[in-house]
Amino acid sequence: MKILLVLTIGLIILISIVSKYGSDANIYQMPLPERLMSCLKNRTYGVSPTEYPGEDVTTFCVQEHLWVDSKKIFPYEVTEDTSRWILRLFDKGRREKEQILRERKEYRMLTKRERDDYHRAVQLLKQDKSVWPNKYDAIANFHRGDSIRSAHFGPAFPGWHRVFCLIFEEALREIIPSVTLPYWDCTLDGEMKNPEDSIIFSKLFVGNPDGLVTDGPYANWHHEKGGPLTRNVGAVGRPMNKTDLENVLSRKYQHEILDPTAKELKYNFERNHGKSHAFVGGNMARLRSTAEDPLFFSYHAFIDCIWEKFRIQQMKNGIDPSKDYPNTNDPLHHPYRLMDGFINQNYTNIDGYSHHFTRDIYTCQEFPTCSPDYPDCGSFWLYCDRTKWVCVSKSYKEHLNHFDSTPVVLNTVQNRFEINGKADMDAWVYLTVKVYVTRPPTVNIKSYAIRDGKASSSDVFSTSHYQIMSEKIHPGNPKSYSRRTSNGSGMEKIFIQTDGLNYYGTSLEYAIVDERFAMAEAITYVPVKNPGSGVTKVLLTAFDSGGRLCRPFCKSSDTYEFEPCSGAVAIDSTSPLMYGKTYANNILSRYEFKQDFPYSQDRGIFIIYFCDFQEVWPWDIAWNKGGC
Ligand SMILES: *[C@@H]1O[C@H](CO)[C@@H](O)[C@H](O)[C@H]1NC(C)=O
Ligand SMILES: *[C@@H]1O[C@H](CO)[C@@H](O)[C@H](O)[C@H]1NC(C)=O
Ligand SMILES: *[C@@H]1O[C@H](CO)[C@@H](O)[C@H](O)[C@H]1NC(C)=O
Ligand SMILES: *[C@@H]1O[C@H](CO)[C@@H](O)[C@H](O)[C@H]1NC(C)=O
Ligand SMILES: [Cu+2]
Repeated sequence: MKILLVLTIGLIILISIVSKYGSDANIYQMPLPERLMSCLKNRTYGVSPTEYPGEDVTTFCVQEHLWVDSKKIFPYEVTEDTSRWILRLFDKGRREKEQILRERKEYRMLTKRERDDYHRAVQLLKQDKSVWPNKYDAIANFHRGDSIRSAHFGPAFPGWHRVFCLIFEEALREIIPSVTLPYWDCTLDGEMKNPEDSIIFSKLFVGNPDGLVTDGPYANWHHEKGGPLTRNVGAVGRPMNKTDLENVLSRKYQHEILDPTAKELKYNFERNHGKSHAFVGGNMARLRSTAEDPLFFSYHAFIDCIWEKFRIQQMKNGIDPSKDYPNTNDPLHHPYRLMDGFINQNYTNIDGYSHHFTRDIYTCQEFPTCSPDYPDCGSFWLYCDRTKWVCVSKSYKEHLNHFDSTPVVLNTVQNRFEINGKADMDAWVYLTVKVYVTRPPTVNIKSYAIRDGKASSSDVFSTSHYQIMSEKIHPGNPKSYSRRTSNGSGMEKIFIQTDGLNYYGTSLEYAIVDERFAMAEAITYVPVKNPGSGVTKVLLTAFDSGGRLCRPFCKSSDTYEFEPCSGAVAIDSTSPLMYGKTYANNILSRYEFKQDFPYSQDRGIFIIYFCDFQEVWPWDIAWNKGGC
């Protein structure tokens, strides 16, 4: 009798626990961290999704938010040897005046000899272990820790990177004195139909664009904390293009182009520069790992040349750029704060604005151009587009006979599997994520409807043929990366990007959907940190290949129905697990094999993304509600 009573009470308690938390007790919705939310709101205030692809905004804000924890999780170590070495380099960087100013040229404008020398110097830097872990990485590591926040998201951005690139150049010149840092003018690639095919991403320049870097001068490079050198060029976004550059150069004062005062997105220099980071992907996609790819230094040399153009323009307008340091109440960006990192704290933020560097040390060769008078771009690797009179990069596919290589839309992505400075797949688990997609507004498939023996101008799947459908489904037309081309088979990718909120780690996956249909769905398995070692807090963001955001819905713990949520979730390791320890576990728990026939079930799905192409930002409608 007593036993029965205890059992009954036990059962009641158990039932009440189950009904409170459901079977999803180990995964919870979280509100967006406040700082991230305010960034998203600030950055999109008065701007519509018809003007900017939302992916761009979220990637920027996620990075701005994450520095807070990133510093705690992974401080960088600078050894005595590194300090001494950098100090020596730094003295040279401070030297009075070069006899002849170094000229930084566009990467494709280097002679073969210059290019080989440059590559050799970078390789030797990486091989030189006289400082820990090697000279290349010792420099790259300065782009971590404190400098994530003090060298970005504020007026110190261009000056800090100017000094950073100079230190790198000095290190190269210690090895081969004639070397200067080439800049990567990514707008030359921006003019290509498929910028990811640029000759830059070939063995002649920085090596292959897809996945692990296995050819070119940096083949099989490896970073102690970051793992193998990786790129996913073109998977997300597009490179900064000539319109972006002109927008920045159309402003007069530094405060109009620099954070946080440059409110308007298109004039914001740092935001625009972020586009190419996202476009290259892999190590380049996140601040802490970005300098592990040597392309970083060439890209930042380009950003620096743009800044120099801006400064020259200021001088023509009677403004002294060395005194135009924007007002800021951000202590990290205070003009007289010492820069973090590489130079034993001997430069202040405003020193980065000094005339010294481009007056005494280096200049930028003009960006490659062509015109009816000079129809030659000056490099075998560039050609002049005579309809627009702009220089365009050649494609490695044409020039290196890579005709058989996979178009980027068909490429997979390579994840780095880095968590807090350790790249190891076993530290990750997989969430099952489902996506629903409405047919995007601009699609037209060549599979035409035929009526009365006549072909119509729209395809057979188009919602306009079916009244009942167009009543229910009405996508808007948010801005998409214009180079998106998916009018073909209907195959489209929905990317799911994850960013740890309490760990440093990011991942990218995609689901393949059939966009011919008014409504389609697909499943994917997304890597996140294993909560076995402590609760995993992570933000999931979904967007299509045009960068258009999808809206997250999470399973309510009360009703089991899906409700709008923020996309931020907390996961713990209590049972039943809502994740798979490997992606094989996800698949096996999703399909129940009854007499060899696989019955699928959605029980393990906590979050679903709905890509319905609305013209409102997700955070302006429902994200506020998440986790309340
Ligand atoms: C957003 O704007 C408000 C008011 O302008 C400001 O107080 C806040 O710091 C901003 N937040 C971010 C993250 O920039
Ligand atoms: C800092 O730079 C100045 C030159 O401006 C130099 O005299 C001084 O020795 C440097 N200090 C350190 C710690 O490097
Ligand atoms: C740059 O990209 C934007 C957005 O994708 C596009 O509207 C613009 O035309 C592009 N500019 C050039 C010069 O290609
Ligand atoms: C796709 O089809 C639409 C409608 O015909 C057209 O406006 C658009 O330019 C096409 N896009 C591409 C990349 O071909
Ligand atoms: Cu940086």
